[in-house]
Amino acid sequence: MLIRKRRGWEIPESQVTPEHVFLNRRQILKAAGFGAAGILASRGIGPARADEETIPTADLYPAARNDAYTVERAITDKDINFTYNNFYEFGSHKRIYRDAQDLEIRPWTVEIAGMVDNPKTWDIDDLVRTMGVEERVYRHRCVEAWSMVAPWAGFPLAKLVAAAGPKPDAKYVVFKTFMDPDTARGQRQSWYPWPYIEAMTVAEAMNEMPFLVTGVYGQPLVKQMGAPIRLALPWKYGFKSIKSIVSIEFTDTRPKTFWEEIQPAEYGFWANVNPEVDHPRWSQATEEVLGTDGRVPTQLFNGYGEQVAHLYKDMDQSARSLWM
Ligand SMILES: Nc1nc2c(c(=O)[nH]1)N[C@H]1C(S)=C(S)[C@@H](COP(=O)(O)O)O[C@H]1N2
Ligand SMILES: [Mo]
Repeated sequence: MLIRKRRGWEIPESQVTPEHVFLNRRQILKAAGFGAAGILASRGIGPARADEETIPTADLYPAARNDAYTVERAITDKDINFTYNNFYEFGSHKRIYRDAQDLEIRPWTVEIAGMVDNPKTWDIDDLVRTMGVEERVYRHRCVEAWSMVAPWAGFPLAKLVAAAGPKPDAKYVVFKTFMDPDTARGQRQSWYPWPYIEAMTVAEAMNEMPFLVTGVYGQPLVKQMGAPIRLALPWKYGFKSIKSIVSIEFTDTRPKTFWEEIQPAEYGFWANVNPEVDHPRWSQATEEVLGTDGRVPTQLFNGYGEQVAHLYKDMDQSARSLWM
């Protein structure tokens, strides 16, 4: 029998539906029969693990905290953030942390390409040392209506944009994740449009908030959270914060992003957090803060309106596409 290859829009509902809708973190932990700390200890995965590969810039962590970026919520327990992840390259569920350890993060390069005055392929450690690192505590709001708080270390994307020197006609910045189906088994699932791609406007990229993350919890970034370099865009839904970046390209054409390609009505290009605009399949009014009991109200732009709302002031605020 001929087995037809599935197209993105033919994905069975169970595969596009975030797992969280069916199972929350506590249920998963209970089902596993032991807590996150126990898993970490028994598998030897955790803080020490990132150091097994030689990381020439490990001396930069912990980085000095930039007090301009703190939050009123408690920082999420490290064991939770190390064991509850979305990283579809390693599987479409939350427990990818073991498999993600197979990713080789040295040597690693990040290519700056497209409509810029200074195209360049950076060695990751040259890049990090040149840009320098600071710590910023950001909220993170997943589109699945859970959230966490992480002490990221890294540098503002704006700094890299300045070094790249975008041409006047460049309008978008496109980020790409590695492609390696031998290591990342999720990438053998051919109905997904690999590699993972995300994008924003150049104007957004020059804002103070977008943060290129290379460390977390005072150490080099762990693989399951997107080592060696990922984005943190705290006013947008989490899927915009792309992990394990290998290229950053400037262009005049808006690309179709990974999730937009799969399900444009649910995961759009802008994806700014707005508690009043529900996801087609669930409410965005509240969120489960990982590591706490109960839900809290979600904030417009996830609480970062002061920093970013002006970017969208000339757009139609009633357009659903601004918030999806
Ligand atoms: N390359 C890549 N980046 C990704 C994802 C992914 O599947 N692949 N998932 C996104 C989603 S949906 C979220 S919520 C965050 C999760 O980051 P965390 O695991 O560090 O909490 O990563 C984002 N970046
Ligand atoms: Mo997410």
